[in-house]
This record gives sequence, C-alpha cells and structure tokens, in this order.
Amino acid sequence: MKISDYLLKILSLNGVRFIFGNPGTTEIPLVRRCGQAEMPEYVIVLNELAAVAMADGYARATRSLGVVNLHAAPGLGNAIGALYTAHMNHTPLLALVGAQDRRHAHTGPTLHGPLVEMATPVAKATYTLASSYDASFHIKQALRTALTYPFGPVVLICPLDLWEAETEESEEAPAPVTLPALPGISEHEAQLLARFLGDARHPALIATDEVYWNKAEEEIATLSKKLGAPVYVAPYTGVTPLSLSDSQFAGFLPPNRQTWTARLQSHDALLLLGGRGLRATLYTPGRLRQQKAWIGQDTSLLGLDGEYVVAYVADLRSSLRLIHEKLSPARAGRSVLRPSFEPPARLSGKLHPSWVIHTMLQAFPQAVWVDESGLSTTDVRTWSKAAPGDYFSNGSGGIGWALPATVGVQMARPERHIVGIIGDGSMMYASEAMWTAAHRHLHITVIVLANAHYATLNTALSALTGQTSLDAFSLDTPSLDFTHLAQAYGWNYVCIETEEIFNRALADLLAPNKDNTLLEVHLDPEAVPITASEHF
Ligand SMILES: Cc1ncc(C[n+]2csc(CCOP(=O)(O)OP(=O)(O)O)c2C)c(N)n1
Ligand SMILES: [Mg+2]
Repeated sequence: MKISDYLLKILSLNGVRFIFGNPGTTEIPLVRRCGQAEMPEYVIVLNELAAVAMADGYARATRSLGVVNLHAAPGLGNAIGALYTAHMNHTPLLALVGAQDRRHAHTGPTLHGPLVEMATPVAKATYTLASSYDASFHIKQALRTALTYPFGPVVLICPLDLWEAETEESEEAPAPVTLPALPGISEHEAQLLARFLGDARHPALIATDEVYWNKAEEEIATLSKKLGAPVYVAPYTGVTPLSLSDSQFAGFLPPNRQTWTARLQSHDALLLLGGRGLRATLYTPGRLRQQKAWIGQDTSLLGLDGEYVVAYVADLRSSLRLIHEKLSPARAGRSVLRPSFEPPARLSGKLHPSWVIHTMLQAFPQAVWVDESGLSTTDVRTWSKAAPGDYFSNGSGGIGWALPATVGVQMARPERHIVGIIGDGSMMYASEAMWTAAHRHLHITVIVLANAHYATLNTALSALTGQTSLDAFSLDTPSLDFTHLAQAYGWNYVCIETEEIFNRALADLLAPNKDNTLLEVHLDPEAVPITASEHF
C-alpha cells in the first residue's frame, strides 16, 4: 500500500473527514488521493495561517482531531502563528508537512528547510518519515500523540519521494489507533478534594477549556450547585466550559493579576479545573494567597502563587462526579454574581460599540459565536449566554484566528448559525478564509467592528504610559473597505452606519441558511466599549 494511502486510510478510520491545507509540489501525491473512496476530503484554503486556524476551529467545534496540510518550509513558516494559538489552547491538531524530495535535498533546492527546528517550539511532537520501514509506525505514532492528552499540534513531515513509496510488506492493514485513556482520580483522592472544598467557608471553582474537552460541563454545573460555589472562567479560555446562563457562573476572570486577586479575595479555597494557571497580558502585581488545588491534563503545570495543596493529572468528568458523590449534602453558598454592566440606551447618532454587541447578542440567542472583537471582547463575555462549546475565542492573544476559525466551526456544525464578531484590524490577517467559505457555499455571518483603529493597543498604551492614543494605531488612511473585500470573495454584504440599518440587517439574517454575509458596522471611533477598563 502506498504511504499516502496508508496515511489517508488511517485518518479516515479515526473519523477524519477533512484535511485543510494550501498544497504545493511537495504534497501533490497526497492531494490527488484525497476524496477518493472514503478518503478525507482536501479543503483548499488560500494561505497557511487560515488553513491552521480553520482546522483549529473545526477541531474545537467537533471536539475531535483537526488535520491540516502545510507546504514545506515556507508553508510551515507561514503557519507558525496559528500553530502557536493551537499550542496555547491545547487543540488536537495533526499538521502534515510536505518536504523536499530527498534525491536532491543535499543540493539546497527551493522549499528545503529545517522543518523540525521550525516546528519544535509550537509542536507537542514532530515525526519525520524516513523510509518505507518506519512510515506506518511514525504515522500511527503521530496520530496517537495528537489524540492523547494534553492535546496540541503534532507535526508529521513527509518527503515528496516517500508519498508514492510502498509501506513495508509485513505491515498490517491500517486500523484505528488505540489510545491510552486518562483515568479519573481515585476514591481516596476524591475524598481529599471533597474535604478541601467542603471544609472551606467560601470555595470557588475555576474552569478552563479542559472542562469542555473532557465533556464535563454537566458535572461542573452539578458540583458547583451542591457546593454552593461559584464557577469563574479563567482568562483567555478559548471555549465556554459551562453555560454562561448557569446560576453559578460568576464571569470570566479579567486577565489581570491584580484584578483577579481582588475578585477572588473572598474565597478561601480554589479548585482549578485544567489549564496551567491563570494568564495575563500586561504585568500587574498580585498574589493568590488562599489554598488551591488542581485537576487537569497537562503535567507541565505551573505552580500558581505557591504550591497546590493537591494536584492530580486526571480526567475531569469522572473526577468531578466522584467528588460530588463524596461531598456531604448540598449546602447553601454565598452567591457571587457575574459582573454586570448596563448597555448604552438608544443611540442618538453614531453607533456605540457596546450597543452593537448587546443588540447582536440579543438578536441571535441560539448562535455559535467566534469572537475576536478586540477591545469589545469583555462586552461579549459580559452579556453572552452561550451554551458550553457555543462561544470560541483565540485564547492565545494571536489575532487573525477568528475569521478562518469561523469557517472551520461552520463546517463542523453545518446546522447552526455561526457568527464571527471581528475587529477591523483582526479581520485583515487571514481574509483569504472567505474564499473557502464561498467555495463551499457556507452560511456564515461575520460582523466587522469598523472603528478604524487598533483600539486595544491604545488602551494598552494608556495602561503602560498614560498616553491615550498613537497615530500609528490608526487605520483610517486609507480607510478599509470591507464591503469590497466581501464582494471580492463573493459574499453578501451590508454597510451599516445607523441603528435602523443594523436592526434591519440582523432581522434579514434570521432567514435560514442565508449565504455568507459580512456586516461592516461603522462605529463611533471616539466611543470606547463600556467594559474596556477590564480588558487588560
Ligand atoms: C498576530 C498578532 N499580531 C499583532 C497583535 C497585536 N495586537 C493586539 S490587538 C491588535 C489590534 C486589534 O485591532 P481590532 O481588531 O481592530 O480591534 P480593536 O482593538 O480596534 O477593538 C493588535 C494589532 C496580536 N495580538 N497578534
Ligand atoms: Mg479596530
């Protein structure tokens, strides 16, 4: 069996339907076999950053493996920022990277490069096929590694001359890989954690993406209710780990050490569910002095302001169930309300960003949201009532992810209404993703928050220096014309300057399976989202 066929067959047996990628000469033998006889379909994406983020969105929305194909050294190079995001978010990704034909690699041909060295900092592991003897072994090993906790991008490098080579004769037929399961905590460990939480006056749970990946959303809701404890979501969590309308949900923690320390001050015990601690962007002082415990997947966990009382590498779903069993009867806790902000009332003239976010969230209560709304992100998180797994954000700080991720999420959930809310700056990194959406006749809604600047960077500038704005962060000369961008890619578009047109456009989008539509919403450039002070 050819190595390319072996790879595609084993991917297919493991449930892979799509390979997102931007191919080149070094991958032609692979691409030409895709789509044949139940092999995964090759989804053409016009650049690598978009291809990785599309596979990442698809993986997150299906809670399964995303597969991407990258074209040798320049393709891998273009993809690194997006692989970094998948790495930070623990997305299960397999990146199939083509490599030069080894018969002339020593002559330094184009496309040749140090692929392992390039991929290593953002990959969980890299494997290189070297011969027909090791090919099937490395393919299986790469797949197994990608599907094993903690997730992250795994890179599999295949030289051009090997795709068409035969696997070793003694190799058995491809079969799904078997995975080591992550066990839950033991009875004794559950007892310790039940005591840790039960003895506290005012315990709290802090949820991360891992709750979603471990399918533990119901368990966290049940445990928090029995315990009378609020659930905070860690800053930069890239997917909703519980329903944001749950009575125990106490909000996303702000990504600021000083503010989260203050917000958690009343709690005497914190149980972190997954993640490697809390993450901030700008430095501020602060220290969580209360007792902390942790359950999660990533053994490279960081001590968070001192050591954990206990920390277990374990499956969250069964662990939370067992802790629930060991807890004495339900107790009434002190409730912690999610921080609330009133949206601006009706508008008189220009569109206020907070009004736009609030109106949009109310217009589509059933939608799945992909959020890269820049300085408006905290607004979205303040008013969203998204169900578990119905809200996604890049989670890494690396923008350019959301537009292609929206395409991946729509391909994963064709029956749902997917809405991307994206800042005008963030929209410019991977707009090529719109071609794939049009090519596949998807029905995405993208709302571009056109404030004609990098509002986030002005806010950071102000926090760092006191200066309120820099000309360098302005995007108004020339002004970005998103409706022409939409036209270029064959999308519907509406240019919106007033409340009336905005409301009409939202109402039109309620029709089922509307074609891909971009709403270019012109915001008052002077208005700042009302939660902006919480952003850093
Ligand atoms: C890949 C990458 N490059 C640069 C940045 C720095 N950066 C952070 S926010 C931002 C601007 C975002 O602008 P926009 O999407 O318009 O949202 P706004 O800040 O206006 O709300 C930039 C360039 C980044 N986070 N990631
Ligand atoms: Mg902007």
